[in-house]
Amino acid sequence: SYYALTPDTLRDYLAQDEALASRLGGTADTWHIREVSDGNLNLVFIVTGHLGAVCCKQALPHVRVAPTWPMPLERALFEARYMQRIAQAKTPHAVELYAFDNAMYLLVMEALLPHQVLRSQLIANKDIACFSAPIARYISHTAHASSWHTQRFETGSQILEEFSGNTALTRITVDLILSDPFRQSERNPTPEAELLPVIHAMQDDADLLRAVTHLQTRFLSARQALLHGDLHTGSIMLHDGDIRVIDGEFALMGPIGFDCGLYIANLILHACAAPSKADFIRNEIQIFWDTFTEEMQRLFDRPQGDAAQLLPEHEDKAFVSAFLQEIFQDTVGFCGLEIIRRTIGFAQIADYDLCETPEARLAARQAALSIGKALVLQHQHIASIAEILAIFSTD
Ligand code: SR1
Ligand code: MG
Repeated sequence: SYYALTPDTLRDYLAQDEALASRLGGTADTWHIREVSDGNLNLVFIVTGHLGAVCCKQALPHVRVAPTWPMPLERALFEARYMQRIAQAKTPHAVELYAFDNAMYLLVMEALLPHQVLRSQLIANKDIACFSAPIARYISHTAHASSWHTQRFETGSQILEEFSGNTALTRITVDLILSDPFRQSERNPTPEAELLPVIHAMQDDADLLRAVTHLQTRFLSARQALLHGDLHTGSIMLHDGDIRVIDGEFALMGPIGFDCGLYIANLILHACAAPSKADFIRNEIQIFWDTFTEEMQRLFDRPQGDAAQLLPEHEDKAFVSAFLQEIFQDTVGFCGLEIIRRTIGFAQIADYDLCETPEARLAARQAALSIGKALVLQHQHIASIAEILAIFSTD
């Protein structure tokens, strides 16, 4: 009974659902419905009534921005499951799910009004700051709520099972982030001619390919906690200090550093495209990592799951430090991979449109590739966030 919604058919759909209709208030003909689809994959509508508003997100049977690329509708189920799991973590940065229709592959959730996407706000140079501490808390709290170190292994196994079927979107990540930039692929857009030697050199660099292979293995086998799985600046909305994480359809059990790395990467990419904002971005990255470290130390101070519970209390701090070190190395590596794929792969970022001339855009991409490559190559050796900030020097 699936059909792709339009504003008109969505109006009828919502009118037939008593709970949703009463949330909106008034009669269906008074509701204001606008399509706000912005991401690569789905249809999104905002519906506003006299009493309230909802956001309706529906999966399409293909990639929205590439209609010849088929995509299973079942992916919507994993975003619904993610939202339900994250609700248990009681983070103020989640979005409330009101309803999920498994036949229409439709999620109806809290409408974030008048929030705007972080990437758009950065591009518009809005006066925002310190948005990175809440993101660090979001990652640490959701990791804590799903880690093997905080609960009986049966809970972790249950989460693994809930998300192990999210293979279509995991395939996108494996292809677009972890493979395509390092091989010939029809999905890679044609780059500027000047970038071709750099790209070919990367694709022939045995050390780099070894490092990428290590990160692929970490992504697929280090099932540390439930990840958002696509935590870039387009997956975050904010208004007046209220920061929310959206779009958890890529959720899976994986290395915690994957979420951290994607987030930091998109900040670095923004600074590559807007070099005058490099200090501001460095400060956000520092705040992010300091907050993340503090929260992880606080939350994981006494491991209580089946993993690590045998340790004597005086070893707790050493245990958390080793855990954080592992997360940090993954963070560095995945950060590098995200920077590279957003620069030469499918799904590039609007931040590069800030470059006013082709020369500036080329310079921004060259800077990004050089940072991304250094981070991937060195991800097991870089020891501190200060070293990342030093590598990421666009001056
Ligand atoms: C085909 S989907 C391309 C990208 O968009 C999503 O937001 C993810 O980042 C994915 O890699
Ligand atoms: Mg998305």
